[in-house]
Amino acid sequence: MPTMLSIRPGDELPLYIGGKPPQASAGDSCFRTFQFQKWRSLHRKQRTLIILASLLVLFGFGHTTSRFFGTLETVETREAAAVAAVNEANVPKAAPVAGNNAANGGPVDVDQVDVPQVDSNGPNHNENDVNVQIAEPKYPKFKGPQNDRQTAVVAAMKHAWAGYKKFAWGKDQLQPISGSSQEWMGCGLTILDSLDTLLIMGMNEEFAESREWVATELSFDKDKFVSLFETTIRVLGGLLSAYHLSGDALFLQKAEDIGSRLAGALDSPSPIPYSDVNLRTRKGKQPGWGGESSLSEVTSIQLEFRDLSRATGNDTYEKIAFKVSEHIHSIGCNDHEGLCGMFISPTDGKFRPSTTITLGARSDSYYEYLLKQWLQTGKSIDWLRDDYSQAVTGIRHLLWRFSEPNKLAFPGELLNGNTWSPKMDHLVCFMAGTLAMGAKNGLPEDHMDMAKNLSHSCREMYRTLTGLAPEIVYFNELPGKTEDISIKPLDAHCLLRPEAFEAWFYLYRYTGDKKYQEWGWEAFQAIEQFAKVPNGYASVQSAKKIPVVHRDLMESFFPAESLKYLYLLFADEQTDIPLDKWVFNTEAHPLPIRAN
Ligand code: DMJ
Repeated sequence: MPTMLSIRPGDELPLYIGGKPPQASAGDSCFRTFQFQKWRSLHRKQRTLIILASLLVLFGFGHTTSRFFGTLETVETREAAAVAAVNEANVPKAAPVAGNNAANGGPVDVDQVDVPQVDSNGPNHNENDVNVQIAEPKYPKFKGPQNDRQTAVVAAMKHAWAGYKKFAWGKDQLQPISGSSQEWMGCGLTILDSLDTLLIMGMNEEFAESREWVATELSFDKDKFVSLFETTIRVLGGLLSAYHLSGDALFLQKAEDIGSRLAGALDSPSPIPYSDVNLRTRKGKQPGWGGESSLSEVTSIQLEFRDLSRATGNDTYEKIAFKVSEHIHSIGCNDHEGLCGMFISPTDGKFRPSTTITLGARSDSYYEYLLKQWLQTGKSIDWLRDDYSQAVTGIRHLLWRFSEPNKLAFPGELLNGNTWSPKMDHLVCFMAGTLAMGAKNGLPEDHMDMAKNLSHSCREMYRTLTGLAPEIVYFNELPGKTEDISIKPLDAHCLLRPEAFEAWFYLYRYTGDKKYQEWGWEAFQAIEQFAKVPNGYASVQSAKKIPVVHRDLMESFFPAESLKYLYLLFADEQTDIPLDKWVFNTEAHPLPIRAN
């Protein structure tokens, strides 16, 4: 049954201990008259004594009562408290304002960072047991670029930023060829998506300007339908990371504002959310073409909604988002050994029969969030790990093949659930990083072999005339041909996506094999050579053709995610964002791991 769901920032679950809230009754006024007569009959000294005692009791219990009713405070009041707490912790060397990293007594090693741990019992705890703790993030101090390659990535970020600032400031994405901007969600997407990248790269001035824009210009009160998934991973995820890395409660306040609006998409007739939601009315709907929601979209909001709950103390966000995962777990994807179809209905919560089984578009991050939710919750919800593990077994049985002549490993697709296709999206490269992460966290060691092999295949996708990778490739399985990979003309575009860099980052961090840094460096040089334009970086029409033709768009994930993973990959010391303390969302925004 649909639930009437309307969450506003600061909303909390009702707090009534012992059942119903106190209510006025018809007999109240008689009772009060009787009490007044009794009071009048007391001696004056007796009355003075009672008044004094009452005053003492009031002051004595003041502290207790304010703690008790603290659960009803809003993020605004929590913000004040968090700011005070941060001020107290950092004075005189830090203040909760933007750009503090460089200004406040120099860098601090990231391993000194205390990830805010908010004690919570997870999604199953008693509804009245509202978490009242205020997260007190510490300030990690990022050192800025430490070698020539990192310096080159920061220069790229500055170039991208300069173009965005000049032509698109406050708009969603830069159109670097025409020198204009593109609107999508209407909320300064590139700024919000890039906040944590600016911090990690030590770009404190740019972060300070962005923080000022968030404080003075950002408004989510727009009569506009947006994608639940895209807005969650990029905007909510970006704001939450900015909050955790900076300690600035402004970002948590904005995160709760957008989170409470996005939550409207989950008010559907089934546990599956609508794909779109109106930011002002908070009403969800399916897009114009109707149809079902995508698997990856509905199952890749949980890291962010859980983190929002843990940071604000309002567990509603976590609960409503986790219901989606629980629902899919309960109906299962047993026809394909844990691999699910790509469309599911928000009306009846059922999968559309016979859709394509893939690790690419519309399905990808379902698998990623199974593993990452298990890690985020301190490895405490075992069915998440088990569903992930079952899916990897399914991948190996049903999708995993080797190309000819060079035996490149790749997961293909099952069209309509049964017809084999050796097609692989660039998006699928994320899976190499996820497989490596699983292996490092107790899943079978052969997952690491799969990760290494797939990351190598992704590297082979970059062996084009430009050194950039296309959007989609087909692997050859026939003996006698010379090329393992072919690219169809309509699949040859390159949006400067992050997934291969993401995979190489994880593999370098886990194995220390420098070849992953070399692969990243070569790809970065190709970006510099063929995607850099006077006003920023532009997607490329075909990775196979020189001279390149540019598309007039710099996707927000290029500065936010692609450059972030390259920067982290090139670090000499792999200490920034330790992977036992942080989990990256699917847009590369780090969120703290909780002890559930
Ligand atoms: C990003 O928005 C995210 O990485 C998402 O998971 C997939 N698509 C883009 C990047 O390719």
